[in-house]
Amino acid sequence: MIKRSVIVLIYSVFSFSIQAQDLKIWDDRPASTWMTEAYPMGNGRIGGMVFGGRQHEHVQFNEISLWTGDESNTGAYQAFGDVFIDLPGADTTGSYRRELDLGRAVQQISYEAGGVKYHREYFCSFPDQVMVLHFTADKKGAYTATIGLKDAHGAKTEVEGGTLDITGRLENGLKYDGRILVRVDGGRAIASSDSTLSISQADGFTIFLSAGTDYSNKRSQQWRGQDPTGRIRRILTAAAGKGYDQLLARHVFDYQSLFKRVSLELGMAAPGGSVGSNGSAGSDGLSVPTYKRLLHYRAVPDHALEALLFQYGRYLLISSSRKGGLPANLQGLWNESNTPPWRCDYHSNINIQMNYWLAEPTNLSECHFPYLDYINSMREVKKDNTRKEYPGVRGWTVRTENNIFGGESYLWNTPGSAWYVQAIWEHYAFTKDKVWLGSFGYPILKEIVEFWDDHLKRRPDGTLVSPMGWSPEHGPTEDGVTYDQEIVYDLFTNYIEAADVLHIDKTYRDHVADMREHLLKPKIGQWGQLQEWETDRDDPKDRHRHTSHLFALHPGPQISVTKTPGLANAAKVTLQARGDSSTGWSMAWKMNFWARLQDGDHAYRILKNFITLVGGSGVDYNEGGGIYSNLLCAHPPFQIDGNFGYAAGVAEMLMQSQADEIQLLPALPGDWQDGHVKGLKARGGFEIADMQWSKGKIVKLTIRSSMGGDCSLRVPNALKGAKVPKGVATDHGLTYRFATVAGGVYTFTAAVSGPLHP
Ligand code: FUC
Repeated sequence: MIKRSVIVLIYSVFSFSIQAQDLKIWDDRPASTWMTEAYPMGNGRIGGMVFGGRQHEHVQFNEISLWTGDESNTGAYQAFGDVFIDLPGADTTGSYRRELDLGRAVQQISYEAGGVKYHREYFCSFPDQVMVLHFTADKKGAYTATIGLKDAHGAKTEVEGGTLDITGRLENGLKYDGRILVRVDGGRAIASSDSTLSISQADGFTIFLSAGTDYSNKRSQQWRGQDPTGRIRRILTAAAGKGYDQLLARHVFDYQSLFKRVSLELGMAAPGGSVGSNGSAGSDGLSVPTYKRLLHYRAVPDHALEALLFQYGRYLLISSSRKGGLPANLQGLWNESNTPPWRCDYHSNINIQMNYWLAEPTNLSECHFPYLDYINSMREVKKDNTRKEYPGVRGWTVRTENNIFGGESYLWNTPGSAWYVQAIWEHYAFTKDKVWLGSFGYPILKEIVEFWDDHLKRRPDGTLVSPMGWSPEHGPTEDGVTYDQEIVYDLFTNYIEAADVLHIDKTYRDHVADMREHLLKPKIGQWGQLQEWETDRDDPKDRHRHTSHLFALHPGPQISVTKTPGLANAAKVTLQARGDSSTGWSMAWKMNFWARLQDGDHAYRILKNFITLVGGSGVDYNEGGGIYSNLLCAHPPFQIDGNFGYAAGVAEMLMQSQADEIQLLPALPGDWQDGHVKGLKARGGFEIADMQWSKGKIVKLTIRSSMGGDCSLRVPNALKGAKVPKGVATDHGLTYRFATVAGGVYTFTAAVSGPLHP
């Protein structure tokens, strides 16, 4: 006993220091390629990819509303521009390090040249709406530099005092303006004839960048709002007036108010191993660049890297999805091309949904709003489009490819809108914000229900089927496709609960309950699989990346190990046949599926496949998923849904709450027998404020209840805690049920007196 607690103590001191340091992604070389090596930063509106060259710095940047297209053409998300900084003379032989610190959302580049230590700090501030690039050195007069700004659509760069400006209009009339303002320490920026700014023998300098468009998410204003020019000028003047230190402090404070809510340490001791047996997760791991850790990962377990990748998902969401902005697209908001893969759009048949799976459970509820607001802003145009395709229906749905003006292309994805509004229900389920549900969420849920009320086909025996659906992205177009049926089931369920919670529309609610009763339900086929189609024709050799008919297992709650074990087993047979390797997002989804099947070792096997360093370019629809050395997910090519889906998957392995109870450590792999997580959120307004486990058993647990109400827990081992009744043993762990009050905090420790009688 004593020995164990000493080990736990050493271990927690040790692991705390890992946690404190290991929030950094770093490299000992500048980036040479945008997609695989540059590091991203962003504030939900402006984003930058940093190369970090010594002699030639390059920051490619974006603004999330710079889109071609309109209501009838899908167009594509566009690149905005580039900042180039030439620093002639900096030799390239001295020491060099560039890093992205997830703990502060700051990038740093340090190098030595000619006996001078140079240092850069970059960040993208949400509170001040500005990107800041700050250059210092330990010797006065060390900087001679030329700064350029290039427009991705060919507009001429205008020079005005210490500023450079690019402005223009896209073919759809959207106006854009990007501007940098330079402040020099110990010198002045001089305009050159080639539209650049020159700095000579300065002590240091700071570049402030802001960019915007006249996009508005309001159809009633033809999707246009305020002219960007005045706004970005005001932003830059205000930012420069605040000065670097204040901007940095405000940025870090704002970022950490979200990021620091969750901390995670994983599996420090391997099963049967001792402290430090995790190889490169210890100090070794931190002394080698991230790409080398990736290369070593196959041979040396690196649980700290697995946790780092989880936190990276959270970093990327905070950086690409902030209140008041547009949702994260296929690449978050980072895009260097005017013809990006799949338009860098909002894909409705898995991708945009996956981007937001982590938002609520990883305690970033505020970052969910861009998606929720996007759904709302699309309603009217989607209603018009939908009525053209499906005359006479109420409500609306979507095609597969979608832009920011309601324009859409590729095939109709009939259950797409029902899948969108699952996010509305989830936001309510996690926050219990009834006022928001009533005023914002419910009317949208209801109109999508009305679409299906009008669109479903009733067979002579009363069964309701979705007519002529398609299981993304393969197989026939026919009635009763499982993907459609399950999503409609989920929609009806959420609607019924919403009407109950709000005590409204009783008659319609009962009608929807009756429709749900008559929906064609998931079926088990001849080889024990969950059928993708009503006809039992699934091919056991089918390895398709989409496993859409498992929606009911994840992200839907209709199938679960505890409530529908037969269907859960069929889902398992299907997943086994589909195999593990696939595209990036598909692997991330499979992690979530296996977590829901409570098979932690299988989820972990896929997690390990996900952490495969891949390079190169091109599109692969079947295999080749993994991550690049900047840890961005490779579909390939880069697609951010995998990063977000990975983070959601890790959360699902540690905690689930979709089956009317909070399940703790439901899918813990053998390799994560020890760990510590703080701040995950569960449905019902509960926070897993602190959970520590050792040898696969919970040793310490604190749950915070924000809204009160009963809390049901399912845990792997007996716990004891004040005012908590005895646990009930079941096939899947022990269950506890206790009443909570709003603001209440409930703590538990492992019960020592036997497994069943705490
Ligand atoms: C879906 C997927 C593809 C890709 C694209 C953006 O169509 O089938 O794999 O992720 O979206």
